[in-house]
Amino acid sequence: MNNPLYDALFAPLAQRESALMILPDGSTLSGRGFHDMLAGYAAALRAAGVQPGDRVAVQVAKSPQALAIYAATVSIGAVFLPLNTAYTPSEVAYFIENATPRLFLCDPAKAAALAPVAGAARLETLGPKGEGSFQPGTAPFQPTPRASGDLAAILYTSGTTGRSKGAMLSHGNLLSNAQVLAELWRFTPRDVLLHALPIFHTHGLFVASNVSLLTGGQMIFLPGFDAATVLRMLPQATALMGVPTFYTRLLQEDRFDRAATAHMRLFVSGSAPLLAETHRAFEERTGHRILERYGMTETNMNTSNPYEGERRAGTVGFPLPGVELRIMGPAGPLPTGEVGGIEVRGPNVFQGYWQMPEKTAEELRPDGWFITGDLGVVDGEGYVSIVGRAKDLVISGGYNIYPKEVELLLDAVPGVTESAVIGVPHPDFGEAVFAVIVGDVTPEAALSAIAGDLARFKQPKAAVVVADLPRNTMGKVQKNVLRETYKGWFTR
Ligand code: MLC
Ligand code: AMP
Repeated sequence: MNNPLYDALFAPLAQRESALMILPDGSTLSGRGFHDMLAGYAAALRAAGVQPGDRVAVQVAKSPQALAIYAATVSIGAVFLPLNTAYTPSEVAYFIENATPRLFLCDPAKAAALAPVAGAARLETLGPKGEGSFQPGTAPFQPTPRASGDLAAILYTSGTTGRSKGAMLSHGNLLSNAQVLAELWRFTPRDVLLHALPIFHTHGLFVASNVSLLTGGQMIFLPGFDAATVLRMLPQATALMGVPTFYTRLLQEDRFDRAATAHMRLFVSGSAPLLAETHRAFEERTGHRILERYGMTETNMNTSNPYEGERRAGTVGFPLPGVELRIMGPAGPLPTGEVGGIEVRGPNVFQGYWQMPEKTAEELRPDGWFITGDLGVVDGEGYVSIVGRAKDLVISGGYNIYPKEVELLLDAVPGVTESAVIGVPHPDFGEAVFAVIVGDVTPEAALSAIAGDLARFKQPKAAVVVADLPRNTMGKVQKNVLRETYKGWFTR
């Protein structure tokens, strides 16, 4: 094989005159048009000095051009490093410093704020319509040969204790997962995927885009999720992939009913737990059973409910073909029905954390088993359920927030003695970030003090000031007590 991802996902587009993307204004982009973009950006990346193995960091609005930069980067053997557009310059600074990209592409409107953190990276801009300093080149295109184990992307996951870790994903990791999902979920060239997820995380970039590209279908490529636009475009779609918030928001629209979804083939949910009650409400309203699957940045997808057969609410289905899954207890693998740590092994499992061998060794066993940090159980029929998290993590609207990162910032605010950040139920985001603060400060003042340093989605949606935090006999803060105390904050 020449370049695994290029050959499987992008090469066929060079000959394709039919639409690859349908855009919100109704215009389309053909397969060939997208391949031309890929070739042009590949030339521009090479002209900017990007060599095989170099990282290309990208923090830009979702657009066909942004996806073409991903395609061009992996096609020339470089490593794609997408960043959430919500990250502030102080958050971006860490990623640039850690990954030392050759090139950093950012939104033209943010270039001035980001220039001081670009370090040795060459800073170029790309706007939502392809405008900016980074323009396609004209040199003839040839993909750069890559082996299956060569890196294609680094995606950062937040760190429980210190800073974020860059999960290194190879061509083989990404391609094997796309192939398994495409087959399991029966994707064909006739599919039109409604793509409303961001393309800086696994779900939108790899699960949604790669599966659609691999199978030769079309994508309705929306800049983000907006219920009205999704409803407007839905008649053209056959499949939708989303986080649970997509589904709870759609259920709030009266027009979203059986008639509006009669033509749909598949609704997939993941990245956060889908409440069994949402699953049931969705079926009642539309007649469709949402297919829930489970994955993570380090592994892409691990399990999925069946396409045919029972899609069981509250479970994440079975391990994917080729993926092994076990439940670990303190003394070894546990039998059916017992709760323990979920571990997975297979061609989907990442290559380790970028330049963090100790962190890699903590989570990736020498025999290939990856310790996910999720707690689960497998029932007698083989269905996997996620029952909790060993890692202290909040998942809000499908985005992960590590409390430690927020606590460190809060603790540095003048007047704050200490803080505990937790996730509490939220009707829209599933969980919302909530801060319990000790100190001589108001909640408003503490929150506004950290606002400039933290992406909006990580900022606590509410905070309280208390006299002290509940602790166990070891002196450890009892977050379970706090979660119980404040669980009704957003839902009452
Ligand atoms: C936006 N906000 C959020 C938020 N998204 N706050 C908490 N959690 C979120 N997820 C903030 C906004 O900045 C805004 O702040 C306020 O909340 C309301 O915003 P909104 O306009 O209602 O949000 P919207 O832009 O509509 O975004 C919501 C969303 C989006 C759910 C559509 O968050 C989203 O697309 N999420 C998908 C995340 C995803 O792709 N996850 C996959 C990770 S991969 P204010 O105060 O300024 O108004 C992975 C592996 C796997 O996990 O298994 O897939
Ligand atoms: P990330 O680190 O952003 O890739 O998030 C991965 C985490 O999201 C997993 O470790 C799980 O905790 C969670 N997750 C993903 N899919 C599901 C799901 N279907 N149900 C519950 N949790 C999920």
